[in-house]
Amino acid sequence: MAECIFCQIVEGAIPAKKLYEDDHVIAFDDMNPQARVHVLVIPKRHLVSLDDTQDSDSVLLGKLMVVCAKIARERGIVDGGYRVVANTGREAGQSVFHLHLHVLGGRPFAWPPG
Ligand code: DGP
Repeated sequence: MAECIFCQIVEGAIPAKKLYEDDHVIAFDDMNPQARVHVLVIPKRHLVSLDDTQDSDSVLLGKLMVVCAKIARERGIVDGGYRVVANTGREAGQSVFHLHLHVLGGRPFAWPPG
């Protein structure tokens, strides 16, 4: 989608610090980090949110999670613990409507989330 910020990052039209890329997935630093490590892992294909997925996306969704774990190991946040978040819909805090997983670590987190 031409007007989607994350599609533009996928295409290279908007710069981002890419940490991982394959044929279907990219990961890059969040521009507004909420923890020492805050990385976004996204599919290259435009999907609005988790609610836009179906059975045929199972492999892609698994790949996104595996990339989250890889990023966490590479960024050294496994020992302390980390959180993977998929804000889905406005009341959950989703502000960019292209599916993305947040990988957050490097500080303690509260539960339940705000
Ligand atoms: P969410 O609120 O769950 O939709 O998270 C969207 C995140 O995307 C938010 O933490 C800020 C980040 N973000 C928005 N625009 C850009 C951008 O142009 N570049 C980067 N690197 N991150 C962005």
